[in-house]
Parts: sequence; C-alpha cells; structure tokens
Amino acid sequence: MDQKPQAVAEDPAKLAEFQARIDRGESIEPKDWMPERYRRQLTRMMSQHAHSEVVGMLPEGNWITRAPSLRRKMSLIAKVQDEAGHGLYIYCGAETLGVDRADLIDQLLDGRAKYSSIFNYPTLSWADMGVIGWLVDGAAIVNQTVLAKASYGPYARAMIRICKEENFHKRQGYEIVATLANGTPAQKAMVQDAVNRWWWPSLMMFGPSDTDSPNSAELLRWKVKHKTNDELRQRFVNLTVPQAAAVDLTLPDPDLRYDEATKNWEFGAIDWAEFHEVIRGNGPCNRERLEARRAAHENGRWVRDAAAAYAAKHGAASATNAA
Ligand code: FAQ
Repeated sequence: MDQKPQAVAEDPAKLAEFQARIDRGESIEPKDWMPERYRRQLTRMMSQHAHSEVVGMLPEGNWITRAPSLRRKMSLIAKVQDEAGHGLYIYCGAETLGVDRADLIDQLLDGRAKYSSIFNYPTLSWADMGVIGWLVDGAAIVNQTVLAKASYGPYARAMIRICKEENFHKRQGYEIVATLANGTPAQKAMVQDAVNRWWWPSLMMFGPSDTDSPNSAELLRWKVKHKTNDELRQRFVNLTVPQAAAVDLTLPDPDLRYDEATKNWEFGAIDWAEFHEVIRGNGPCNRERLEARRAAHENGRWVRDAAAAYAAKHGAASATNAA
C-alpha cells in the first residue's frame, strides 16, 4: 500500500521524548505527538489487519449454507459476523491516525493494500471450518495477544477485545476437528487432509523470517511489536504440536522434532517462494477474493448512499432546530 518510507524531517527533541515515552511503557494516544513514520507504520499494519478480517469472512462464509447441523450453522454465522465486527473495529482504530476509512477500502479494492496471505487459499471441505478455527484463529491469537500490548492505545485496546472472541473461534474450530478426528474413517481422512493443506499457510501468517522482515526493527523499537515474526511462529508451533497429538492428527512436516535443549518443536523449511507469490496476488484465490469484495462493495453502494442522505437530512434538520 502507499505507506512506503518517505523521509520526513522530525524534530530530534520530540523524537527523543517520544522514544523515552515508549521506553517507559507509556501508551501513545491519537492526539499525542508521534513521528510521521510511526503514524504510517500503524496505518499500514492496522489497515492490513482490518482488510484481513473482512476478506477473512469469505472462505468460511462460503460454508454457512452447508454446515452439517443447526448448532454448527449458528456458531459459524456468529464467527463470521465477529470477523466483520473486528474489521470495523480496527478500521475505526485506524481512523484515529487521521486516515479515511473509504480511502483504505479503495486501496484494498484496487489491489494496492495487502491482507493476510492465509485467506487466499480455498475451503474445500467442511473440515476446513474446523481447521481454520483451530490453526488460523489459533495463529491470530498468538500474534494478537502480543499486539494487545502494542504502544498505540487504540490498537492495543482493540486487540484485547478481539482476542476474547478469537478464543471462542479457536475452541469452536478445535471442537469440530476433534469430532471429525474421532468420527468415521472418512471423516478422519477429511480432517487430516484439511490439516495437511492449512498447516504451512498458517505458519506463513506470521510473516517472513526475521532476516527478511524489513518492518520489524522499527516496530520493535517502537514497541508496536514485542516479539519477532519467528518468535511468534515458534510459539504457535510449540502450542499446536501437542494439540494435534491430542486428537491423533499428524502435521505434514517430516522434519518436525522436539529439541530438548531449546524446548522447541523444530520444524522444516517454509516455502517462501509460495508466500511471496501469494502476497504478490498470485495465490490460488486472490482474484476470487478481491472480486467478491468488489462485488460486495458495489452491492452495498445504495446502503452507503441512503445512510449519507439520511445523515445530511438529519444534520440539516438539527441545524434548523438549533437555530
Ligand atoms: N500476508 O516486514 P514484515 C486473522 C507483508 S487476522 C500478507 O515482517 P510486519 C483473524 C507485510 O505486510 C490476520 N502480507 O511486516 C481471522 C510487509 O509488506 P508491506 C491478519 C504479509 O508488518 C481468523 C511485508 O510482507 N493479522 O487471521 C504477511 O513487520 C480467521 C514484509 O513483512 C494481522 O494483520 C502475510 N501473512 O509483520 C479472520 C496482524 N506477512 O506492508 C478471519 C497484524 C507479512 O511492507 C478468519 N499484523 N506480510 O508492503 C502483524 O502482526 C504484522 O503486520 C505481520 C507482518 C506479522 C503480519
């Protein structure tokens, strides 16, 4: 998106005071002075995050009409609605940085803005609903629990609330996974196939490795990030391996092994070429996802027009009443 570094000459004294506030662990609030680069980094991250929540509704929304029972349908609808709420909440948070939500959405729709790579993979079976909740929401929780301590107040507060809901999502997903894993041989094979397809893309959610992550150093210095991409990815693997074993599913990585010395589950090489292709727009579903978002935006135009007309009329009426 259009948030690439542009040198802005900042007042060194203000910069030093800003860094001192960060180092003291103070929260930065919307009206506080902040370096332009901090504002841009937060705008980039929060808008990508909001876009991810909204695009993230599509792979699961696709299965609402095919849920196998009323109970499953209700919880999937609730989950997908929650993702919409998270997106709106984070767009509001991003607007506190002085950007317009309509501009951010335009950047998504015309392909300038990124959103999480994970949502460019197809959902092929009902088991994918379980595995997304377990692995994708599970990865999001690992990332967002730390972002709940981010130095920018509105983002941190949004994460606290969102993580509570993501925990429900993860539990509903893991429950589906456990049910299928203990079901018929066909159900078990279906869920194992879903794990095989989603495992590596879930690891890619944490972003490039630390040696290839241009934004990390700055975000860590400003305590937007408190952990690196690789640290969070490792934490996710360590948490997830025992969860897979508990339901007797395997993870598709022949190199996975426990290292007694580090107490980490070591994992095999991630296919970074695939990751870069997906974020360049060439993943299995990138085009389909953006087309669906564009169609939804067009179909919702009358709602926005009606809301704007109502606000204008209402505003005019209150101005007359006040006069
Ligand atoms: N996909 O220098 P870094 C969810 C980009 S929410 C696409 O390491 P950074 C809930 C990155 O933007 C999931 N692009 O970047 C849910 C940068 O490009 P840029 C979303 C990626 O910011 C569940 C470039 O690569 N969560 O799942 C990805 O330090 C189920 C270089 O990377 C968030 O957005 C990727 N995976 O670290 C919803 C959390 N990774 O902008 C529905 C907030 C990296 O310079 C259903 N964001 N890139 O052109 C973050 O924590 C960070 O931004 C990272 C990336 C960790 C994603």
